[in-house]
Amino acid sequence: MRVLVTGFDSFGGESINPSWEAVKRLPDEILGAEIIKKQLPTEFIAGERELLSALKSAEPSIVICAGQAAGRSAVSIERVAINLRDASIADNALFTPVDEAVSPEGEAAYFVTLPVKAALAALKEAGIPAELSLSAGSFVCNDILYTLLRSTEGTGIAAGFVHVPLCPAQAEKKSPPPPSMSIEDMAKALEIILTKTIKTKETEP
Ligand code: PCA
Repeated sequence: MRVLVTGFDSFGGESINPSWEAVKRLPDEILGAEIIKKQLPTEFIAGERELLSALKSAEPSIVICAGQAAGRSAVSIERVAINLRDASIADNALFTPVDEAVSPEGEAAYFVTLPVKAALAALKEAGIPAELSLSAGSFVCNDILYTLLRSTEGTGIAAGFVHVPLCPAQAEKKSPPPPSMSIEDMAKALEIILTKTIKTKETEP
């Protein structure tokens, strides 16, 4: 079994993106499944293109994308992506789409196909602050999740998105400091979500 896990590069004036820092720390194998790690650019157009090309070359059974969400205090397992691009800052290609569709032919929304409740329960059991989220926003993360769910719809691939808080090094530079979480805990959270998803996939008929 192959698993694709992505994180983003830094954006919005930050010098790191904790989502990629956490993805980088994941083991290369979990329960015998190969973990393929890929950094995506925080760009609507290139991010989508690189995701689709990684899906094609990795042919994964599971895909989890991760991104930074400043202000959130817990690991957020997203449940839905919406067909909307509405950026309040420019992406890394200086593109700022407002009130545009991700895909004019696509559905209004797609649901994540991960076992979100089981993953949440596993995170809570491990003592990691975690929550389910009904909005991945309307910037690049939602766009990538929408593209992922649209392109994997009906394939049996389990696909979803996890937002992580800022890490302490980012939070301490802001006043007042927003909530933060260590990159080690974020990596542990991703590993727990992946483990739960791999186990669920293995028991599927
Ligand atoms: N977070 C942004 C895009 C890249 C990232 O890490 C978002 O939440 O849309």
